[in-house]
Amino acid sequence: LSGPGWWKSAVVYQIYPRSFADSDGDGIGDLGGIIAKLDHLAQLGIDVLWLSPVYPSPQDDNGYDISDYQDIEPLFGTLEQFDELLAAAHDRGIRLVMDLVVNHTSDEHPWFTASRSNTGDPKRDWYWWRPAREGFEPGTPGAEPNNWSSFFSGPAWEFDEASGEYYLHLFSRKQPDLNWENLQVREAVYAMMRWWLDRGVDGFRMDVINLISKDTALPDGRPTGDGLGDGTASYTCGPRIHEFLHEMHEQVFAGRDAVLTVGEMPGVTVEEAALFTDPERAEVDMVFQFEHVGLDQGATKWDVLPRDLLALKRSFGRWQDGLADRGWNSLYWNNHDQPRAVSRFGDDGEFRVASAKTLGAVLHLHRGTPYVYQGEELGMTNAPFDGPGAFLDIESVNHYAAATALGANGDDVLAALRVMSRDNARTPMQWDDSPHGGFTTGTPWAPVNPNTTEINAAAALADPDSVFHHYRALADLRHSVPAVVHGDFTMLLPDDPTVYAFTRRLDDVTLLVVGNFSGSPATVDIPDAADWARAELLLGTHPVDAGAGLTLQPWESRVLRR
Ligand code: TEU
Repeated sequence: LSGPGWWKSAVVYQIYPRSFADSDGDGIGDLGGIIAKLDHLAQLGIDVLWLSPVYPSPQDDNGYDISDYQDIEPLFGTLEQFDELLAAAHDRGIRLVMDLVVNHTSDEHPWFTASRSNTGDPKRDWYWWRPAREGFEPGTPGAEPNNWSSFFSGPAWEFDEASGEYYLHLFSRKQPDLNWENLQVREAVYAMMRWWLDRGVDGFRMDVINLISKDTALPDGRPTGDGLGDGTASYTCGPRIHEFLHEMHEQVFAGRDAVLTVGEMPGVTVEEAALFTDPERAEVDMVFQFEHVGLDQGATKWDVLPRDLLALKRSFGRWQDGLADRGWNSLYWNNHDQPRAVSRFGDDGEFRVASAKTLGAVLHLHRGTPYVYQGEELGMTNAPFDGPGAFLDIESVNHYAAATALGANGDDVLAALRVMSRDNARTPMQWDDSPHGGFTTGTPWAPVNPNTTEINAAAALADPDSVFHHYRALADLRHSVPAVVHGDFTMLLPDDPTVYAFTRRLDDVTLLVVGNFSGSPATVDIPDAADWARAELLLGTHPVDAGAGLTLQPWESRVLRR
């Protein structure tokens, strides 16, 4: 793949290094493990590898708290091994994209230790320092500069005894937010990005990049009933966000071809995304939006709602329409922050294989670049967590403590964690049916899902009807059928609560994609169903009886061409 917009024809695979493959037996995935498994990715037919952070980090948020942007965390390996991985990926025609986490650093980053050292330090203004709220004793409850809550429970401000001031952290207290108003911060970030591009990496996935511009007045947010407030209106796609991203584009990417930039943007709207991804504006190539992964969440992500296919189709349809003429969608069901796709959107019981294939086919045939999260290609499922102690992720641990401290019933909180916790995505990759799934020869940092006995890469490779081979066929379709990449998108049957159906048209070719999102047979009730029943089947999940019209078996999907 090459030339402008090469990434429109690409399939991206996300690796969460800690949980992918361990090569030195310490129970933690590492770069050596990734190198050893590159052929798995090559067989899958993916074009780009996105690595979650592998930089030095205290691991408070599993590497999303970075203490050195230009080295490799020893747990994962060395810079030399990184260069080896980069070369090995490139040898296979696979590009490598790094995770850029620059909304915040670790509190152990030298920039922050300098900033914190004293109020007169030249780096003091590299972060958000503020005195206690007027009329409050510094360090006492309620004295925080505003009422914002952190994404990881509790206030978004941490008191610093030495200076009597507070620093802002939208995430954990060990992830202080960088002050992007400060040109020195921006220039240091751009220099670091150029350093990685000069090293040969092929782009960046930009962590919460739409949160870097804050309303500098830092006003209180809407009270959320727990003594804190929702500050998102003051920092989601903030006042200078387009200016900063355009400046980054000019300072880092201009003049370099074949670089992929994808911005992770919690809370971004279609209208905003059309601006961010409009090539004329030179900001980012595409964004991760969060609408479809918010449909089964109420006031908070722990307020779990039933699955609603109509809402899902409305959401995807809106994003397809909104970015049809300019800009570009990224397409995903899951990542290291989301529960497993087949458990959340499919059926991880009786119809696990069929539903995993159908989720893949429906997603990958939309207009946009599809992202496969490690294990999704195997139909890996959410994991069993026997109690609150089984959760390791800071978001889950903090939520259980905060919710039960506020009086929530422990079993209710546990039930929500089992459905929504990020820990579901972070159980080790299942390579074979041995006790630790072939992930490590040591003791895994997190338990391997016991169903590795049936669900694993070795079994998948050997089974031509596996989810793996379906995902491989989807990559082949993207690489061989132009309508998959360039075709327009028309949603069909918007009011059908069971069947997902849409067309893609390019010149005189029309593709029809149909999927039965239920455990019962379903009929695709479109006018020319009989013609489509006899059309060329590009990819299906079941044997097709053309004479039976467009009647789909439970969780059956078809990609048809006329
Ligand atoms: O995630 C940002 C983000 O939006 C998530 O924290 C999301 O709000 C939450 O996980 C949903 O429950 C990015 C990274 O992907 C995540 O792993 C990091 O924890 C976070 O930023 C801070 O770097």
